[in-house]
Amino acid sequence: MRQVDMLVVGAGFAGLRTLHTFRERGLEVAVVEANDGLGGVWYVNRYPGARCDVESYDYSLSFSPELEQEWRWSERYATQPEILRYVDHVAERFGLRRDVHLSTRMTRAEYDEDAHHWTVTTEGDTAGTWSARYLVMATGQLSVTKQPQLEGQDDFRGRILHTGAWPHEPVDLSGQRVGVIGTGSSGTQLIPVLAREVDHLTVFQRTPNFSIPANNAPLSDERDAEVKATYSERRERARRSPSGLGFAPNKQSAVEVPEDERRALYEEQWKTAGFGFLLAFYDLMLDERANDTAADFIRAKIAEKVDDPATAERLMPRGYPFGAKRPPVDSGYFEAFNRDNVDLVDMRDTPLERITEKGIRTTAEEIELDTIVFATGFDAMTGALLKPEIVGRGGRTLREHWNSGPRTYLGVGVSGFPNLFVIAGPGSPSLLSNVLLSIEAHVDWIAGLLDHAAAQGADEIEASAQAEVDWVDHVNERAAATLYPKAASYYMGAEVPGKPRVFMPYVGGVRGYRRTLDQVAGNDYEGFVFVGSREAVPA
Ligand code: NA7
Repeated sequence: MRQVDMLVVGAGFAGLRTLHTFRERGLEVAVVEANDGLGGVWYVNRYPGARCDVESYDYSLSFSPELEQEWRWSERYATQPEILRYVDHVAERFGLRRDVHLSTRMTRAEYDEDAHHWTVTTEGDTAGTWSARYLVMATGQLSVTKQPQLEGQDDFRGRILHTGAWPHEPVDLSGQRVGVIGTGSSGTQLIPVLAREVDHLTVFQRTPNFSIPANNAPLSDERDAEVKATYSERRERARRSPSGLGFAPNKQSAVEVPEDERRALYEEQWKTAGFGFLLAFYDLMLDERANDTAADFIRAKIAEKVDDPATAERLMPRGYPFGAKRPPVDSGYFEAFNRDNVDLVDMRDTPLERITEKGIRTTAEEIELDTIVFATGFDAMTGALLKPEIVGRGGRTLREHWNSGPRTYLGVGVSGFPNLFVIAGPGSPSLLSNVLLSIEAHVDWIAGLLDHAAAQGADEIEASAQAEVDWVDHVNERAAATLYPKAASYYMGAEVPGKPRVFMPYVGGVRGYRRTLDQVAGNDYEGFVFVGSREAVPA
């Protein structure tokens, strides 16, 4: 049996930051990672056009000023290969690789109530049993791909790919007839790039999306120097903003400003804000009338961009509020439909009937294809947490505890699962924010929590049942006061048939959430129960 103080599951940004932070604090930490490389979602999402839709300067680690200064991002929004190079650089610079066990999957963990530690089973390159006081799930929120099982899939003679599990070897699709199913962020990024490469592209759309232009651009040396001269202020601004993206919220209501003023602001945001377009007015996610103004503006933009009015109409989202499904941030998505080699199949009019040997048959026709790409997303937020068997107090599994939806205290701790921590878990604002900032906030906060436990000689830390109930109620109440629950989104668990329909992220924003975390810490980490009799370590 291998003994460590902390076992971390996942070697993406969350796992690597956890490893670095706790190793620096003197803990023996090991990371297990199912993939054969570092980077988590960035290691597997290699589809053409994959890039981050948070600006590079913000979607980067903030704990090391030296790292901030030495790394040079090349574009406003980094591509997947560039992010992976950054991950590798971070791993090298801080000597992280030596404590990461690649190609190793955590399959089971059971809490030992007497010894106050986790017994963990792993399979793969470092198969075996581990004993760890703390178990940290840094498994990502969008890491388990959703592979639809469509009728006839096995009959298809061509190749089937998934954006979230793209092959590592180069994929040459030139000269091919390709079909893409799914028009979320991944499909929206992939489609304009594939359109330029393939002979013919058919896009199968189930739900149109409100996509915002990225306005991506290379970063000049002047811009780089400017950001780096005031990086700490930029970080502070991000931490104090509701989204963690640094945008100052507009305190005006979209329905109270005169129409010309509203339009001017939307025009400006459309050209600059990317994902921040959602924050153009404070009430876009609170008031349907306000939301309608943004939705109308975006639909008008789609009409401007797409030459064929019937295609434009089919690409226009209706029937759910803008922002209630994660809006993609694109580079030429709508414009791609002006190309002669791109067709749109609207699955609401002509549903997909089955996959055939030659391609895809809809209720209207059979479309012959050489390759089908599933851009169908992920089993979001809970997928990776529920994949292994995690057994807490009294033999109760996490799956049982969460059978009506995920329950956490602050998105960090789970009642009945002592010494288990989730980085950026359900019930935290992470998926509605700059995820990297949210990850770092969690890791640092857990560090304080562990210090607090050590100071009183506790070796068991557990969210109380009442604290969890109160937090889940609060998460639900906050969500219910917004328009978020009004779409069938992965925030709601609607992306997987049979998944409990509850709103999983915390909509209270990074800034408000941070205040709550500070308050909880200031009140001796109220809501957590500390037990144990190891020697107290003075703080
Ligand atoms: P998303 O955003 O979950 O998008 C998945 C897309 O695939 C979406 O258009 C879905 O339509 C469609 N989909 C899913 N399952 C099916 C089936 N069975 N048939 C037809 N169409 C389907 O995932 P992405 O990978 O694009 O993006 C994930 C996140 O990565 C993104 O939000 C950013 O945070 C980065 P639906 O809307 O469900 O009708």
